[in-house]
Amino acid sequence: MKIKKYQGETEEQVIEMAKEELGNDAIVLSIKKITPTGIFSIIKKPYIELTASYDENKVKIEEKSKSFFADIKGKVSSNNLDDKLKEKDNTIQRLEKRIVELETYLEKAMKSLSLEKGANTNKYKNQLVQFIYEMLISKGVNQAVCTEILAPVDKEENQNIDLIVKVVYNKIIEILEKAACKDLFIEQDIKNTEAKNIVFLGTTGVGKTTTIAKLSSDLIMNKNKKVGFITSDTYRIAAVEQLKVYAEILGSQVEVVYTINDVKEKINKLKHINDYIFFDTAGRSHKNEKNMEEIKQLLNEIDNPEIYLVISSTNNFEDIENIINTYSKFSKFNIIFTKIDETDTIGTILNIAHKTNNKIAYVTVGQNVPADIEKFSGEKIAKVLLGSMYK
Ligand SMILES: Nc1nc2c(ncn2[C@@H]2O[C@H](COP(=O)(O)OP(=O)(O)OP(=O)(O)O)[C@@H](O)[C@H]2O)c(=O)[nH]1
Ligand SMILES: [Mg+2]
Repeated sequence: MKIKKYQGETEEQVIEMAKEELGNDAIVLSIKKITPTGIFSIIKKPYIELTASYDENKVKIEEKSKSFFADIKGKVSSNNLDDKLKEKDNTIQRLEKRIVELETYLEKAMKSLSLEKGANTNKYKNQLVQFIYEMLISKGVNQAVCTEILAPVDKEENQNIDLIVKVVYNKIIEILEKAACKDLFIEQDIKNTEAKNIVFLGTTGVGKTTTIAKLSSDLIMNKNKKVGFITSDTYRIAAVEQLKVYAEILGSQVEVVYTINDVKEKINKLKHINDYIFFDTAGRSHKNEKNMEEIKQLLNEIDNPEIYLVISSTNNFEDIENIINTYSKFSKFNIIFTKIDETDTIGTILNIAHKTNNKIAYVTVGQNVPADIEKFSGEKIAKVLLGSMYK
């Protein structure tokens, strides 16, 4: 007995093929649908495979019918199908080879493109200027600000290195110092008859309360001033306690306002016995209009406040710009940038200094109370932007 397989498009077709070639005595062992897998599934359709066994002595096919089948073999015979499959296999191999060739070609093209791109993104011919440009960008300075800073050194190729660094440094200092706050109540050693009102605003968790503790500690411990606290942060659990802990350490009084009607009364309690009243407010989203309305109402109750908008320097430029724009709609304020120690993109401060009309008063550089706060210094920020550590 021998085994033979036939492949075709339908069951009828393969049975017919087997019958024609092997005669009626052949035994059909199986008929199954074969579905090609993997890459073959793309070019090969499912087909029917018939497996038959036959006695070769009994297979007697007349010449006539043989020639008839030879005639249609070209279309449906298994041999022909095999040939076609082989042909398709060859096609696949050719295609695969072509794909590999194309991949290699593409890889080369991409490499040369990125080399060209690299050459194109070199904004500056002078390598040092280009290096400074890339450093400023990596530290978050906006393109437009970089371009302005580097404009004076953009001209000639062979400038003296010292001169380039000096010009760039001075340009950065110029932008920063223009934004530096020079005349703060807190800094003036004037005896007032009534306490000066200092209000701290800002989004949630930026460091308002910690900054209040730092600044008031300095006034109380180093400048012999008296500071009272008023907090309107009754939203967050333990917010009042957080301020009370600091107040207790500093020997200060804390008043809590629960409604807007309390504010004047609480101020009156503190204003004659302190040099300053520090107002701690709840962290509020600048996107929430109701929150902003509440802050507006609070500010309306406070006489001649010096307002500080506390902003985390870890926020991105666009967010900070939005926060500043929102608060600018209803009040004037100075800025305190917190968490300088946590940011890799200190350039954001330069961007803000370049853009805003508000003044920057302080930066905070860590969690330690009272140590980690400093007056805003253009010099320090400029040095960091040019590669130094903040110190
Ligand atoms: N690394 C670092 N952390 C800081 C700095 N300033 C404040 N923090 C931390 O930031 C966290 C939040 O500080 P808070 O002072 O409670 O912030 P807040 O703005 O009063 O928060 P809410 O009242 O909840 O809106 C605390 O863990 C502080 O220690 C800073 O300069 N650097
Ligand atoms: Mg707070």
